[in-house]
Amino acid sequence: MRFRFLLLAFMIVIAFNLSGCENNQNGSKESMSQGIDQPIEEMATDHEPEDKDEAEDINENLKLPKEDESVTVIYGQKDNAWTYITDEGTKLREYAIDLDGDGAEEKIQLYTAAQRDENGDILWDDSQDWLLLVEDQNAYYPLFAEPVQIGMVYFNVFYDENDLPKISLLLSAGASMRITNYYYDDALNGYKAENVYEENSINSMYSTIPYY
Ligand SMILES: [Ca+2]
Repeated sequence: MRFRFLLLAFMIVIAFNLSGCENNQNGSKESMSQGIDQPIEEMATDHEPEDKDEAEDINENLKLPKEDESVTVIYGQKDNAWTYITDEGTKLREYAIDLDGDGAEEKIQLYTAAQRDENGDILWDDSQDWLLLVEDQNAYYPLFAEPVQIGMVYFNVFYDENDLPKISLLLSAGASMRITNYYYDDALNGYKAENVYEENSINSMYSTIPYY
């Protein structure tokens, strides 16, 4: 009797172990358990970039005041401090339009410091100062006054969708390109410069924009 009981217990133990082995060898269950584990791990790792994105979003929000600071204001000056360009350089273009809405036209003038030779050809150097100047009756607004390396400056004038006059400056240079819009701002009593496009590259390989 005791022997039969021991034999029965032994068989139950063997059967239990075999059943356990089957479960362990059951790939589907194993993979299922791993499959459940993996998404949790992936979710955990996926959540880190989300946190980073959220952090970047916050940083971008923090950068907003800086972006506002990049909108610079050009105030009027009583004296023409750029006579070395306006007197000695070359005026390339001029256009008159009422930019500030006071009924009188301002003169938008584009100068390069490069001079002309006796034949009228401009003696371009690798780099020269450029000046986009708005001349009001009693004030000078230097919208753009910078040296440009192997490049040219152009401007267009538009009325925008709100019928406000806008000057768009295009700088096309050997390693950069820039578009800046200028609006007159009554409250600021100056021209707001909004940089809408900037390309900083190593080398400009080709451009169809003609030189002056
Ligand atoms: Ca005016």
